[in-house]
Amino acid sequence: MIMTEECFGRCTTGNQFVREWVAEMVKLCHPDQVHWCNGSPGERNALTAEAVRKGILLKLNEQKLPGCYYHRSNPNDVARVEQATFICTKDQEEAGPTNNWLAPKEMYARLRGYCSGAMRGRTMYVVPYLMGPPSSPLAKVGIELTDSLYVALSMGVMTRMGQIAYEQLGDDDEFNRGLHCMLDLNPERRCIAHFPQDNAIISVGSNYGGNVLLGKKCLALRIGSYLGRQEGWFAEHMLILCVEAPSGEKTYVAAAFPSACGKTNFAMLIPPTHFKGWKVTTIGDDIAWMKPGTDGRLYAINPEAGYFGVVPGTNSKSNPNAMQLISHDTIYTNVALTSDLDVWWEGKDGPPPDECLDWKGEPWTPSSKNKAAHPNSRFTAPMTNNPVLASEANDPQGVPISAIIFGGRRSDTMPLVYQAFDWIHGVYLGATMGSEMTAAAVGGAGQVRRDPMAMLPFCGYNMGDYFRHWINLHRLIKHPPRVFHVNWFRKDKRGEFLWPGFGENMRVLKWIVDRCHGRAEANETPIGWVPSPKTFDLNELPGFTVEQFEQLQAISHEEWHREVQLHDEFFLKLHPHLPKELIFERELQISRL
Ligand code: GTP
Ligand code: SPV
Ligand code: MN
Repeated sequence: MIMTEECFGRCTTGNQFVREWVAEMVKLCHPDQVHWCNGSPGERNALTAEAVRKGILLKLNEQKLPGCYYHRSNPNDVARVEQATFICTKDQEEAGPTNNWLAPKEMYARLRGYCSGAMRGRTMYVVPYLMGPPSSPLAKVGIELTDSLYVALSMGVMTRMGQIAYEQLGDDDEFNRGLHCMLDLNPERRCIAHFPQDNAIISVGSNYGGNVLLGKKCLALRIGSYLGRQEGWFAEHMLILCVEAPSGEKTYVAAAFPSACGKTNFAMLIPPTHFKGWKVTTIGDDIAWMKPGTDGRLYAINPEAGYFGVVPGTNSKSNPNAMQLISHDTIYTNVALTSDLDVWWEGKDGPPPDECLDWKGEPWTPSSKNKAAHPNSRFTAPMTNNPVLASEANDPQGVPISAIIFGGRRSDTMPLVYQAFDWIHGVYLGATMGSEMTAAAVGGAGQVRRDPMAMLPFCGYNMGDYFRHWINLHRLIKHPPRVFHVNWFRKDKRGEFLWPGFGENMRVLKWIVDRCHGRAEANETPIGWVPSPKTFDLNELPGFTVEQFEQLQAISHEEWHREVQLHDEFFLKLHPHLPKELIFERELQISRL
């Protein structure tokens, strides 16, 4: 296959299924030009230069931020839109009560109408991409057709993009067909539609992150979870990290926290200084694909190759590794811009600039009422920028998971950490997870909602069947991971966080790792196993007392009675497909309270 820089833009695959489908979509969308991406560095440079010329990207200060670019999205288009996200299975019941649904025929008709001629005067980029390390049995190929240069460039960071995907695909017909048309960014016509039975996605009317980078939430989670149930694996909204002990022992942990609830931060944490010799490295920060291995352990890969992470709150104290990660070769979206072409956001190190342009491009000063950076402003950076990237991130076999952690953003009720009694209790903890909504999705920020396994917006089929899948796969996992629940966000009466979080979360992680290896004691409580203040490391945490730890770990009967009531409300909604085992778990929980 030719892959010279001169030929970029032209078709570089002989796969007939790809060529026929692209031809069909070109006929539908009528682009003026078709650019077939090959993923070469020369192509990236040329497309970046074109984006700068067209004003889609702005080159940032080369001295301060080498290789970095700035992008502003339309102010009406700054987060995922769950109301406009659809799972189009044949029957509505298959999509279940937690998903928006429309019959595939109807949705195809509507969207083909929207897309018809929608790329007139525009370029269609053909973006072939691989989700997962090359040659991994878990990897999947997708092709996204998009009329957004920003999307084409972002996909080049977030996925293994280009020729490598065609190589994995060979002559096969098995690839995800993704079509993205920006249209006029009218929220009325915004729609992210999934057709799991066809392994297809059509996204229109947006140009923002999870709505349009189709490999991420759409393929890796919604379509992925659907395929995972058929093929016997899990597609999860989880980070994957490696904890290395001073002895060299490595433990792999996966954790599901809802959007903007701490995955990226946890995946890159730097242990406090007195955890000498302990090290955390990152395999993934958002998505895990996990499959039982022949040795009876659960193996995980990160399907992505980059991070699309929350910017606000990132600083050299909360996440020094992330500060390094985004110090070069990064695209910033919806942060504030200073006059010397530097970027700023709420929570960055140092004082705010005296004046700058806010995320909308309007003049901003520290006395302005609005935030300078959008709360859901994001960075797009290749994982190779991460100073603590684990070498295992490229391992086609993945890593064996010892612990699964569930965690929500809860100002009350939920202790810092507890452990499930067994797998099915662990599934119950995940299934009943609650969390305050964040700016990652449009609407409802701050309200507590049930977000089972952090997958409410991402499960591509009936949530009850998804729980059944979690219960069923246990049979194939002879050495199941231990299951834990954490909450970094419990608050005191004055509304202050009780726990310092970030790097200090190592203390929780260490207890979890020790539990997995049978090294740490635990006390039994009505909700699960908890660390005793004796076994939990509170050393060198100045001003943090055992009383404060007890406050963090307190189990209030009043709060827990309210909590199980909320579980019941959620379960009622899922009732026809809810596994009986979970109803029993809830009864057991009530009887222990
Ligand atoms: P998505 O990319 O949306 O899936 O989010 P994520 O789960 O990767 O969230 P991320 O790590 O980017 O964190 C989001 C927000 O939570 C940021 O504003 C962080 O500063 C904040 N955060 C992360 N970890 C902690 C913590 O331990 N304590 C507190 N108080 N805040 C945290
Ligand atoms: C999330 O919302 O969970 C994200 C960001 O990871 S986005 O890709 O926009 O969905
Ligand atoms: Mn996410």
